[in-house]
Amino acid sequence: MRTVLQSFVLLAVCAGCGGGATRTETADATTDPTTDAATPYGCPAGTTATLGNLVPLPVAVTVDGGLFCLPATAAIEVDPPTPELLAVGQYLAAHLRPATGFALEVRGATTPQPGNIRLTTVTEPGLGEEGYGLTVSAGGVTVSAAQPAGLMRGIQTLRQLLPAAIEAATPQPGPWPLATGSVTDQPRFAWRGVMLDVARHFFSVADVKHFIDEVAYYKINRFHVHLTDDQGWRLAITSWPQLSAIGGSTEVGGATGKFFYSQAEFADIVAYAAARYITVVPEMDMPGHSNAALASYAELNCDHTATALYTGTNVGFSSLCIDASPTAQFVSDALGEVAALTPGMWLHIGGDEAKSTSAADYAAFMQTLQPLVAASGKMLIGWAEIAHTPLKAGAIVQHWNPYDTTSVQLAVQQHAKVILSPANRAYLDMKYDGDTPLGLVWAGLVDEQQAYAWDPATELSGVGESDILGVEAALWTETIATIADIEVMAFPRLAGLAEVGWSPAGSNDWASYRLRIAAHGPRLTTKGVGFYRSTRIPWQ
Ligand code: TNX
Repeated sequence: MRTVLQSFVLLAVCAGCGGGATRTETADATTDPTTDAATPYGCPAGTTATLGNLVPLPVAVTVDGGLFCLPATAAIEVDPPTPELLAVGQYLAAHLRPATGFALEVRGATTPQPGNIRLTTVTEPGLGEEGYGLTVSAGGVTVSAAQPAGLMRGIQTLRQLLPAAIEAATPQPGPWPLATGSVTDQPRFAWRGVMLDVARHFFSVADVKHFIDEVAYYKINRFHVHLTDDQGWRLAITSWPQLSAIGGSTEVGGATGKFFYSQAEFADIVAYAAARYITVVPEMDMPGHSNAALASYAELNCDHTATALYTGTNVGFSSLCIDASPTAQFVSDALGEVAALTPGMWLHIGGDEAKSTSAADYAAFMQTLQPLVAASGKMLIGWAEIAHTPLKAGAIVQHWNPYDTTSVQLAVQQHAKVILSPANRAYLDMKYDGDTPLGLVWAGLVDEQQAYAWDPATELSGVGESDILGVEAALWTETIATIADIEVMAFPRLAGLAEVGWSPAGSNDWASYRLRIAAHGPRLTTKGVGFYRSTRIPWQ
């Protein structure tokens, strides 16, 4: 019995349901004890596994009705055994060892041995930079991809195919079954980001790494870190040390401390993300949202007087002094240092809500800024407001305000690519519903369905598929102060947004997604990740 599941096909006939009954998007395989003994990696009688419940939904899944149970002798074979692939193998091993208690040796192996998990770029399925094929047979598992990034995405799929107990930090009884069949997968959009505002509230390196791990599970590939705002400057800049010494000393609510990353700490975050094939996109917000810099250096102010540090949550009151002589030098130095710390291609310069900068000054500032970013070797990203000024080729515009669709349309008219973060879909700081203790409501309530059930290509008139680089969820932290706060606002909505960015056009189906994400409840719980347990999702 062979069931082919295409993500576009939302109902598949279930082998065991009989009478033409259908079930949603999963095909379960149950061991037949009589065939068990014949397969060396068979599973105990009564074991079941599914190739369903993946988030994001893959492009195609084929189920062939058998089972493979990961044996205690399994190794992780990588081919070719480059340092980079061995590191990917170690990442997988580190996620499978605690719960299985298996040794899971990671080794180079050009000739596959049965019973193992094989990660290879030698035979690859032709699915691009992040695509992968995953095959489970009675004799083992193979993940193949053109690039290590694709293997990393395939590994997340493999983790989701194993029982939820695989995420436990201590040995579990097992078994560790996988349904036999295959997954063929690649992303719809190249950009599937999440933004964390570390400026309104500061988050430790450990918390940020935690969050990066959690988003990797849903195949997010960009980590946009909002490093500066009125309330804080969060990265040490060697040439302007007071930015962090003064500007990084407080946060919303008025707590004080070392609320900034040293350059070594920031580099550590960048490397941690890179090991998960997630690119860090640093943002320094200018010319508004700049009070922390203005409080740190008097000369950045037109009246040469440093402002007071700010720990409230208003926006729009601050501006760099556009014609003051040190401003261009400051911008060049700060962007130059952060560019040198981030290997990714992009620098985000903010540009939003510059309500205290005149239109003429704003336009002049953008003309100064664009060559500085180009000189740092990066591509410029700005919030949608930048599209009101002439953009150089290659600039990327991030849409955020659902009440302002003019700006993103201006961007498209300038042939800029756009990232969609419409606040009424993608803002993780909006409340889910009237019962959500944290968050804001200016863009409305954003429940799980609102965050999931949309198509980027039809969301905004005048902005089509080919204009869109991808989607990004944003977590602003005026009301968010701890990693627990981050988790409850991000999950499960971020998983839905990740699927919007990854899964094929036309596959978006709330009824299917709702059940698949429900199956992630035990996974998140086992991982120790908090999430919003709304009654709209039938959590397992
Ligand atoms: C708007 S989105 C902002 C942020 C706030 C956020 C709160 C954007 C570019 N600017 O400064 O933190 O709303 O939801």
